[in-house]
Amino acid sequence: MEKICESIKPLLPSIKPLKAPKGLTKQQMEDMLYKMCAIRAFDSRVRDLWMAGEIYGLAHSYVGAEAIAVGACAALNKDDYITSTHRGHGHTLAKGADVNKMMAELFGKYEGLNRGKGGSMHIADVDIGMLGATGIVGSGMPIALGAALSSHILGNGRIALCFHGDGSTNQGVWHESINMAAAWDLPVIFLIENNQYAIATRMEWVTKEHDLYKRAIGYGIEGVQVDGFNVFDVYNAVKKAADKARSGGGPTLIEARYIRILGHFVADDQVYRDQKEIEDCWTADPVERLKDYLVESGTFTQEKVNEVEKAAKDAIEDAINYARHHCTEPPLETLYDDIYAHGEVIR
Ligand SMILES: Cc1ncc(C[n+]2csc(CCOP(=O)(O)OP(=O)(O)O)c2C)c(N)n1
Ligand SMILES: [Mg+2]
Repeated sequence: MEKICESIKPLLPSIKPLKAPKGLTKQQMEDMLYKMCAIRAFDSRVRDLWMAGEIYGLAHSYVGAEAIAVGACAALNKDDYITSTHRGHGHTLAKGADVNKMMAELFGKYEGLNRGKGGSMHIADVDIGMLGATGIVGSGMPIALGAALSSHILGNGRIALCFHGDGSTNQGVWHESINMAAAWDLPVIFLIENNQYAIATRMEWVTKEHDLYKRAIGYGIEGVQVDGFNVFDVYNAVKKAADKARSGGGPTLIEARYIRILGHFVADDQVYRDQKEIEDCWTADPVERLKDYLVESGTFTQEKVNEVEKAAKDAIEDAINYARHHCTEPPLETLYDDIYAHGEVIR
């Protein structure tokens, strides 16, 4: 906390020191650390691979946002649903996707999670409740709403969480989805990843009320703002909202405040930004904050933290090796496969 630059604090009204929630086991904290380090390593390497032309399509980095996906997914059950965005690698890894299959998907290989046809922005893993990344800003909202409606009708106790950016909050479908979820008390959590930017547009240029969680009032539901650089703060808020949703209490709007540190997409050099602000943002690095807390609180030794980080980095290098050398290009005759959910090939 003390290390965070004063200059960025006005953008982070919710910032607070890390403190492990009561009841969270050491194993759970190790898992959180491992996943945050894995996401950091995954998206750092994806940038290199994209620049080198080994990864196709566009890629948006989740570096700096790791605490949000990991804190949120740790508070969900395995069979709960999530929907993602164009910036979805962190969500998919945090929900528990196989890292080798994910990397293979980004390489466009047949062994990938979606047989190499989805790539970064259309990755999905329905077996773990990850209903899909999407290139259309705001389009995860009605998908999460539909998943929550199905759970409600079936009474299966599953809830849905929709990750989305501040940019999507001015889309019509955002308002329609929250209104319907609220009116019908559906088991869904709407989690805004408010990083203050939509590409090069600052949130305050297009939105009068900067505390986006306050919009919840207009729908008659609860809204909370959390420190998006603080994995435990995100975890606590999502856990509470998940318990409420599961017990019939309806939706919650959570605004996780952070600041985008890297460019909008991997090759964005951010010429439109104050370079000092970018530098200052690194003082709130969520991975370093968690590592420091775990050592300073005596939860783990420095050696243990280093070991977990190394294991996560090694897993990403192994995944690159797998995708690069042990996977195949999709065969041409599979071009029309998997277009329809029932698997029929229509030519
Ligand atoms: C409906 C729609 N409008 C515009 C775009 C172009 N676009 C892609 S990402 C993006 C910004 C999204 O910002 P935000 O939702 O805050 O997410 P972030 O990139 O900050 O994580 C825009 C406008 C799009 N993909 N879809
Ligand atoms: Mg944004």
